[in-house]
Amino acid sequence: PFLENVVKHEQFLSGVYNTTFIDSSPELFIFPKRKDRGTKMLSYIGNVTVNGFPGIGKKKKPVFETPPVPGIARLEQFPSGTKNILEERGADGLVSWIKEQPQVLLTDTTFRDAHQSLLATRLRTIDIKKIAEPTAKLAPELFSLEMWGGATFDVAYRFLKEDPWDRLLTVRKQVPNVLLQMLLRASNAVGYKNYPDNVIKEFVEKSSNAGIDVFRIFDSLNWVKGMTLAIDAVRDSGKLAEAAICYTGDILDPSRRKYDLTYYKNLAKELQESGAHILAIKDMAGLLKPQAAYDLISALKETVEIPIHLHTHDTSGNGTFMYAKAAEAGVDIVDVAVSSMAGLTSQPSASTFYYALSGMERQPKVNVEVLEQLSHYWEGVRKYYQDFESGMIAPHTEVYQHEMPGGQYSNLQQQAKAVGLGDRWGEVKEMYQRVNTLFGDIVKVTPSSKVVGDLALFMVQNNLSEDDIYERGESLDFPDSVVEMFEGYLGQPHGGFPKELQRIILKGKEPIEVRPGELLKPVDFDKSKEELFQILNRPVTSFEAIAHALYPKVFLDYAKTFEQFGDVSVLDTPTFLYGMRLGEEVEVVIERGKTLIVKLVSIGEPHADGTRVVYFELNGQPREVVIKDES
Ligand code: 3PY
Ligand code: ZN
Repeated sequence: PFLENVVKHEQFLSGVYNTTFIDSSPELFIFPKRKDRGTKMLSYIGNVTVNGFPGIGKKKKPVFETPPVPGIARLEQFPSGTKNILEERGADGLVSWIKEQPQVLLTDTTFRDAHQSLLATRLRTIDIKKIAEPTAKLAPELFSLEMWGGATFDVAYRFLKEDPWDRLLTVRKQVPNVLLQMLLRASNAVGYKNYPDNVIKEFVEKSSNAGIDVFRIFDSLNWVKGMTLAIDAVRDSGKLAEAAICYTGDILDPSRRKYDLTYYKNLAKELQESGAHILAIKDMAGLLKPQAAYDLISALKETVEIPIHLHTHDTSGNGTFMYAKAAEAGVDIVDVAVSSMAGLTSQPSASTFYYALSGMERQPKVNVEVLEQLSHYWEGVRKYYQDFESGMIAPHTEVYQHEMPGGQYSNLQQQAKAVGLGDRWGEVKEMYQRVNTLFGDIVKVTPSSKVVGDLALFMVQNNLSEDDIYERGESLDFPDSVVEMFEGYLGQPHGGFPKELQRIILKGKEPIEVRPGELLKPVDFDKSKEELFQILNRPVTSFEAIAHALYPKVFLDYAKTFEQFGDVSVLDTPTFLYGMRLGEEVEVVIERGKTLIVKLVSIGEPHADGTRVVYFELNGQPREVVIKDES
């Protein structure tokens, strides 16, 4: 049907077409209705009901209350916000505006880091979609909504079987007035390794076109050389380049001099000179203590002119106090989350911070009642994802020892479970700290933190100590990520790699010291679109070609699942994660104005070949699907 659409399209008939013709003509993708959408959906539901969801397993679907969405008058206009300022005054105008604000500005991370850090990144677009417009209309004073990037990109394809670009386009439509922010891992884009330069440029350009306004760019080893290409690409797109320094160590500890105040001041200057509009301090593990924040922000305020945006995780429980000290020292913007999605490994709570600054000049200007309403919604949504909670229920000051990023905690725990180390989590955490020491105390943030986590899992699984690594390292098959980092493919750490360890891990291979992007062959996107056309039997968009360049296997698996089950992003989250109860009826809006009513009638006994027939009613008509019982 696509080719039929193409040859009938007036632009095609007039001879004006090229590859952008496909991207810019969404009507080409409107096909005559496929008859089997209903069956595909039933296959998905039947499969989850019989076999369970990865990471949850087979579990009876709990009964959930519908999360309350705060009321907004549908036709009411969007109040003007920071996005309007960017549009009217450009990036530099927005920077001047930030500097004029007496109060601390807030970025709300609920749509991204909060769930990455609490719920293993599993939050689905459907649950964001319901609250995006109310958030934009009720909380237009927010500086930005962090809603994309980090781990959300690959998790969307990998586990949620949905398209992250759709999430961005959807939220952009519903939030026309507030800046949308993403986390970009510099040369690692939204992946775990360095990509060719043209992939980074293409990714930034397309993300910017799709709606991102503020790109927080960091390098996992604080290697500025690895960041400048991304900073330039963002500047070229007319959007805001927020360059981040990842905070590690403890500037208050005289015995840890590797990352001292001078280290941070020098980095800040370098990033300002590299073209950053905003400087971010990315305290990804929540190691920045209150007095350290005061000292650091005061020193940086004297060092650079650009605004400072502070990010932390509240793992230790000191987040709000730390922000208050940073506010005293003049920080411009801080990252917070709606309270029911805040605290612990997530960001400090927006409303807690608001109240903490009562009576102070720099108290944020937000409607705290609105924050409470939004929090009620998220309280309900969070319950859907209870099986992905880390189990941390109280402040965890151990983080000052293991230094694990908040965004990694629940994810590494899932990884540990997946390799059978679920009950040795305590050992994994301790080993994480030991691996950091083994590596010479490095910055730990994605992907360097994943390398530390991978080796920690490897060592616990194989009962290895540091001595074993040095003594038997030549015969050990180290995880690929460890080898690649020591080869220099994530860039260079401050102070270099420990030489002897590097020699053992590389087993004779020569490490590189140049920027990895200089050595990587550019991706030929036209060619890869051709190849994808052959594999998928349909044309792909530029968005999909980028996804494939970043994650070839993950993307193709997603495309295969899409072929098999259709668009499962339209299912409500309880049904998506748990399937259905016998006798239950759910409504699925598959497109505007088209709703399927699905009832699960019964599940047949297993046949000799391991299949079961699952009996449904679809819009009142009996339907059955055959499901392979994996148990
Ligand atoms: C990410 O890169 O996903 C992070 O959140 C790092 O803190
Ligand atoms: Zn974070």
